[in-house]
Amino acid sequence: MIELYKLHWSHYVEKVRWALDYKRLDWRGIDIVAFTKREMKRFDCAQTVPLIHDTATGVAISDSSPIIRYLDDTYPEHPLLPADPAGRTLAWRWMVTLDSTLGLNARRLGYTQVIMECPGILSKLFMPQVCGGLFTRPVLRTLAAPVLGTMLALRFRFHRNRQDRVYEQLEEQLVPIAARLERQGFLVGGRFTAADLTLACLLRPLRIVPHFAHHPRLQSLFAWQERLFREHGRDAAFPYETLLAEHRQRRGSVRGRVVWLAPDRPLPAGDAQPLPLESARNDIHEVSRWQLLPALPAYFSLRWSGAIKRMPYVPAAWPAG
Ligand SMILES: N[C@@H](CCC(=O)N[C@@H](CS)C(=O)NCC(=O)O)C(=O)O
Repeated sequence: MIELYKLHWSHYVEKVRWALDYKRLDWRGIDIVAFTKREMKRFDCAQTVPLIHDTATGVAISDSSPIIRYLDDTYPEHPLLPADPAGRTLAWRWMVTLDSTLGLNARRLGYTQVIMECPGILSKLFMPQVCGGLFTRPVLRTLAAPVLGTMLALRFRFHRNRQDRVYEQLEEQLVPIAARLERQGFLVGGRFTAADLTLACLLRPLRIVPHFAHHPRLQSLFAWQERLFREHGRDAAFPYETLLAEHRQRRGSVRGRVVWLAPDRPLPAGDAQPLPLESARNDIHEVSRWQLLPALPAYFSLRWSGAIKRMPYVPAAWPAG
């Protein structure tokens, strides 16, 4: 039995959930409390989710790509990594590249989108068990939002999205990947591997970011993702996607137009290549409670910034490509 420590909406957690299902392993999920993570303190590995504890071998390991490699090595049936060394190295490089770039940038923009449009969603994600769900009720949800939003903004640097060129970096990375998948169907070789699984999962937060969800050069990529979700029986929508879609439906508009991106900017044309990385990087910054008050203006400027303009809500519709 594999125990999977998780935050259920995390795209890195979904990578491992999908891998466990694909490999038909017995597993059970354990939801952690994000603020304390006390459920996983007994394990001597990085305190991020996903973290697995294999009760058969006693191994505890965090970081989604090493977890998948461990599962493939320990339980070789239904392999997710190619058997040949060159394919294996390439798949690994794609996995850790996507973990270190797409996964982090998509998380930044996904949370930013929630904060800009409907920050009340944050307490539904982070605080459903705190005080019996008190902070998910209407008034307290509104009061909790700036605190949670500021904490997350400091932790993941949402207030620096523009300076750090997060939209541009993602576009430069994803347009060539979309073109490659249109030609080849898979990132590595001629079959589905953990590299494709990683890409499909880590793209997930961008489904709520209109700049990407409606990007003319990325429609084939979301259609590819949708096809994999259907073929592998993955959830069509995560709770934050559904909650935000309901909010948008009511409001009739979204924060979508990134004003500093010129419509005629050149888009990359080269082929997509992974970086020569051996392990994944992360971008979590420690935050102390003393930083929260001085950082509130950063939260409110994110929330009311004119740099991402409102536009009419049109639900994205990707045919399974
Ligand atoms: N590279 C890691 C990233 C994992 C990660 O950053 N997980 C986040 C959830 S999406 C986490 O554990 N956050 C805990 C925290 O911020 O303290 C992986 O692939 O598993």
